[in-house]
Amino acid sequence: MTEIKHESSYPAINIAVVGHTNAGKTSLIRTLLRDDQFGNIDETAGTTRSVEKSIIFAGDDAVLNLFDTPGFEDSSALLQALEDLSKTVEAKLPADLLRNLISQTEKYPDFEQETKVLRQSLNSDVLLYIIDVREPLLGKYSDEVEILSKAGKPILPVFNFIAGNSESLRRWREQMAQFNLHAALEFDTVAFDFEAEKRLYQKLQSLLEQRYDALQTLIEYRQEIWNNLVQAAAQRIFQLLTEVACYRREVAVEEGISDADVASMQAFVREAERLALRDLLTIFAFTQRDVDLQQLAVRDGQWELDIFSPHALKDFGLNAGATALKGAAAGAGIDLMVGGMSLGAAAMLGAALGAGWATLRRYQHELVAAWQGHKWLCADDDTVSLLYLRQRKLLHTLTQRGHAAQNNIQLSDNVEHALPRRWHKAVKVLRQNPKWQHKPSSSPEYQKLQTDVIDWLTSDENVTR
Ligand SMILES: Nc1nc2c(ncn2[C@@H]2O[C@H](COP(=O)(O)OP(=O)(O)OP(=O)(O)O)[C@@H](O)[C@H]2O)c(=O)[nH]1
Ligand SMILES: [Mg+2]
Repeated sequence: MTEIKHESSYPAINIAVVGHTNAGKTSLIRTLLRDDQFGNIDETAGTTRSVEKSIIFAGDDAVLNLFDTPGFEDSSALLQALEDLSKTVEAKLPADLLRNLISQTEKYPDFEQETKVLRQSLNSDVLLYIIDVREPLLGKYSDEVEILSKAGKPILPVFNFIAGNSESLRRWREQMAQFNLHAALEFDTVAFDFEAEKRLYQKLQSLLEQRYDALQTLIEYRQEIWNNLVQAAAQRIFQLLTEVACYRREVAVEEGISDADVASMQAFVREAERLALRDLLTIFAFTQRDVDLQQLAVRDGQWELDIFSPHALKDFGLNAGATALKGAAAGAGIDLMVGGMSLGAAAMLGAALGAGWATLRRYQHELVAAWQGHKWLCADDDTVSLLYLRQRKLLHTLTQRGHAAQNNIQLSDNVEHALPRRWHKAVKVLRQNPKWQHKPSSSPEYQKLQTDVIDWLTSDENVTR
């Protein structure tokens, strides 16, 4: 009886990540592993000096073995050496020529790094050839492809540094087509983007048809992980919003509102946002390097622009003059609440009192409370809106490709529509439920609000899901 082999008992697919030095090979592997500890990355050439293996799993099954390799340095000399060798040895297959060269490394001390690459290429199922598209199309790159193709393995060119380099990308594509390499992948390695990762696995599916199912399992597994990450991030943002919007701090009316009251309220909001930022960066395994490459306005784990700075409001198209109390009695970003109503609204109500008794009757409870002296400080509407917009932008950046930062301008164009239609109503509901501040509620009202806010954060077409 023949044994039916379960897919997962097949060995993992061996992938050699190869290319010119500094093209971003190690960066790509880090990104796929979401592990910023893997290997060394540096802007100088020749950073990776030996072959290093890492594994990508789908659950318990190892699906991919990724081999990081040293970069090619002098490929023209290597190609020449192979040509010379072909005149002296009999090689049935081009791969035999490579094996022959590898077997006598002592004769080729200059190709110490390159022989490691060739050995790994011969031992792999497929080669990912990483290209820095900003590089001019020099002969040394064609030589690299020519050498690599001798290994007789499928090669998938991966174009790196594509942001803002579409013309070079086009030329590189043409160049690869000359070598019959028509399938290629565009991938800025810096930031993890699930769509790009998925395309990589799909290209591998077409190159390695017999491993289609294993790769499909991997795609589905990674998709689920990605969805969970996005969901966890949105959930964390909702937590921040409830922490801040539900927070009220009672102040004694007789003593008036002191600067210290305002300062401690502001410190509370800043700290809540800082912790959310830290958690979001952690969820997506973002390091300061990624932050820099993405041009995120974050320094030492803090937003560069203070949440209470008028510039921050302006950045997101919010008008600092919109709130009645802005910059007045309560201080920037802080409002006074009386009963369930903010004083911003109450002050306007005061102005509108002449409007008639119907209005007065509607607010009488709040007004009575005000006369009795119950007052709470809270974050004002603009501050809560700004928190929402800023975290949404962050989520957008964290889930987008490496070049997303260059599209920032579009974001401010969209600001008008950035606050969801039912946003202010949602904030009002939060304000009226201070008990939710630290404790999620099972009430339908809370649950609905949570679902809505997470939906607003993630169903935005700009956030990859
Ligand atoms: N802006 C930007 N920088 C990148 C990207 N990918 C890599 N880099 C930078 O490019 C440089 C080289 O990256 P590495 O990953 O070390 O390149 P490598 O191909 O492994 O280099 P060697 O090991 O020396 O062959 C580093 O400074 C990276 O930060 C990218 O997509 N965008
Ligand atoms: Mg490297």
